[in-house]
Amino acid sequence: MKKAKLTEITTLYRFGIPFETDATVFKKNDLTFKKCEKIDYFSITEKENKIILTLKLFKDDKVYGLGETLGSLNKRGKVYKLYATDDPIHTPEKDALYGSHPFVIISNKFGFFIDYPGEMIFDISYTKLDKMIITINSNNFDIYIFDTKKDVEVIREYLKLTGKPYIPPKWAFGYQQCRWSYPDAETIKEVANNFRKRNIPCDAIYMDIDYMENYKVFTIDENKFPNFPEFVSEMKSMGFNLVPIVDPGVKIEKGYDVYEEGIKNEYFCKDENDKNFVATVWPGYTHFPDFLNPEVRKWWGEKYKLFTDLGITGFWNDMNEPSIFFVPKTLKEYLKKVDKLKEKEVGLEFFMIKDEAVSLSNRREYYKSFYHNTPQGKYSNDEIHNLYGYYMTKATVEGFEKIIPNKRYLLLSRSSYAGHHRIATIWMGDNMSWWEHMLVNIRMLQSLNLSGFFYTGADIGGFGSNTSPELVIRWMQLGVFSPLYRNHSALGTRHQEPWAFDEYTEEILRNTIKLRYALIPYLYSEFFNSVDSLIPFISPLFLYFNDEISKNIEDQFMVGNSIMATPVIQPNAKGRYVHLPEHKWLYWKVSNYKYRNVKVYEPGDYYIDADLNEIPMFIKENSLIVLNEEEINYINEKSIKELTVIGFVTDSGEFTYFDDDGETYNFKNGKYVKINISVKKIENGYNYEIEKDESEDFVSTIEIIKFEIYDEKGEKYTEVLEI
Ligand code: MIG
Repeated sequence: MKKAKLTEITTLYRFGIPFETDATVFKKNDLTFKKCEKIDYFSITEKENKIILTLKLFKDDKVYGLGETLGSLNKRGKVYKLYATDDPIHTPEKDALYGSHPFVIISNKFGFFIDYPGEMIFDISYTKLDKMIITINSNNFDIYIFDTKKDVEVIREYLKLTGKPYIPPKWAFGYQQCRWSYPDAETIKEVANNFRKRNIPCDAIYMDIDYMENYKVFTIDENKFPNFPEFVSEMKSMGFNLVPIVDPGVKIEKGYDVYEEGIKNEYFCKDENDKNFVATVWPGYTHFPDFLNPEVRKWWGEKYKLFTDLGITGFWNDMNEPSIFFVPKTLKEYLKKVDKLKEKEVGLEFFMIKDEAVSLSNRREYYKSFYHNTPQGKYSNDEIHNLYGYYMTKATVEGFEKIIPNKRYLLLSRSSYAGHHRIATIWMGDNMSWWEHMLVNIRMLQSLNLSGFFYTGADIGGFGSNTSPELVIRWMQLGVFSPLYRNHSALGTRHQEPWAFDEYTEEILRNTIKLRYALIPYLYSEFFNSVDSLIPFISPLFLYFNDEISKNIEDQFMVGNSIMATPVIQPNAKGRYVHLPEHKWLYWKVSNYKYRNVKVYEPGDYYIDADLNEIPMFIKENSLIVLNEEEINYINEKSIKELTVIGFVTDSGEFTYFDDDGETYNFKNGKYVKINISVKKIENGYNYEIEKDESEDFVSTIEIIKFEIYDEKGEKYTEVLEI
């Protein structure tokens, strides 16, 4: 093996000749490598073409990272398999999900990133309490060691290496409604009308697979969506963005243009016999585009024009692990077995065969049996399995660069690899309407943020199984602090739109969503600040506070620099326990953002009240948040004239408000406004300062800033300044 020193803190160790993934932003060819025998921290063993890296863990070591994985935030005590898998049942024993983010922080010691796109297994204090055992299914890979004890520095270094987090359009910070499916234009219109009629803000409605003609990608079913362009513009005029789903499998059907083009140009993945590989997904028999081939990406990316020409800028790329229901041969074999059962009376045989049907999906052997034609040569899917979702998304983004240059887009993908956060994002896949999955949501939100996915979220209310009014309420309250605020549910399950329950639930959900909209100036500004400073937007407490308890808190998190979210995630609860680290906190129990139900807390541990209609949140001592108190139906409905600054200031607090056009990259050329707001405690009150930094090309619409500052006793001071 060889090593190259990248920076003061980063060393790259290279084993064999790795497949060059797209994870990092620099050219590795320019590096000078030196031979080496050992790597820092790990011991190395080789077994049957696999490399095993072992790290000793001490009793108090905390291990964070691995992005989209189940288990706790501190990853000790479980085995994680990084091998993209479409598994819709996220129970605790599961080891693999959709993404692969092999970035790990050994808190207060060092961090590392293994750039390897095939199967990797992380056994972290599972087999042995004091060991992390990493099995890499190859002897060709890169490992980067970040040698700094500061966790924040480890993250920053990882993000410098893999790139700045992607920034969606501003409307993507609004509330979004999804369902598998709203099957036709009429249903979507009805949903849209309900939001406006009921005075519930909303920015986006999703289109799941039923909009397509027989699930054929890049088609629209004319019967369900007659005059699609007119429908899209009607939605737009009401302030709704439509977000269609895109699946990779191309239906095998003579005369279908996407299929014909793919066949003609050899754009599909091949099987062992160099024939187009056949897998079954929604449309029936399909071929998979070979996104590892740049020419295929070019072809695919421009197909989104069907939608972008109509002004659509939001998409979700699904099923791109890629998910495989079965391949024709295995189904045939299975059906033969079923047929045999007809011959005699069966008991046990039935039991075995019913489970076998499920096991027809996503078999490892399928991934070993098809191939990619990459610029680096031919690889089986299995060898570079974790890259398919990323490259499908790269195809989309490369298309956007041509067809909607300088337009920001909302792009969710289900599968992803390290570095994906730079070009788009992911949602967390198929969770369930279970209370337990709210905790999973919170942990993953933090863990994904550590890996650069600052804008992400889970299916709010739960995707599979039936939800309840209370669960939706508590989950929607958590969602106020989730960058992606999308309610989604599966076919056949109970509806979970805000009005799907009863009037009281609807009223609570209306106020909940309105709080989100009031917080948009804060969230949007802090999102940009996070991307600039490379500090997670949603952050575990351990990045901010050093006390021992904070390091183990998994169900509270920082949202930007000033807010700590402490969602209620238990049924029938009238509150929850919270840990308030280091300094004083201002508790705001929000039932309606117009009322400030606030109270000062000393640092410590408490049980705080939060009834079903109350959202608990804390403002950090000596910090400020900004609100837009004017009611809006959607983000770009009106420009903001008045900002409200709420602060908890015992000495001084500052905030940088940021705004831009919300839909282009012009902010990179200085077209934005920043308002630096600072509040300082003086004798008998406060000193307020505002400093505006705006470009001629983007002028702020804010005319008035209202201050509402609380002191250490919770006493309120107000001031209004014109700007
Ligand atoms: O196998 O398109 O994760 O969000 O609603 C199901 C239907 C396929 C899985 C996605 C989910 C979506 C669903 N899809």
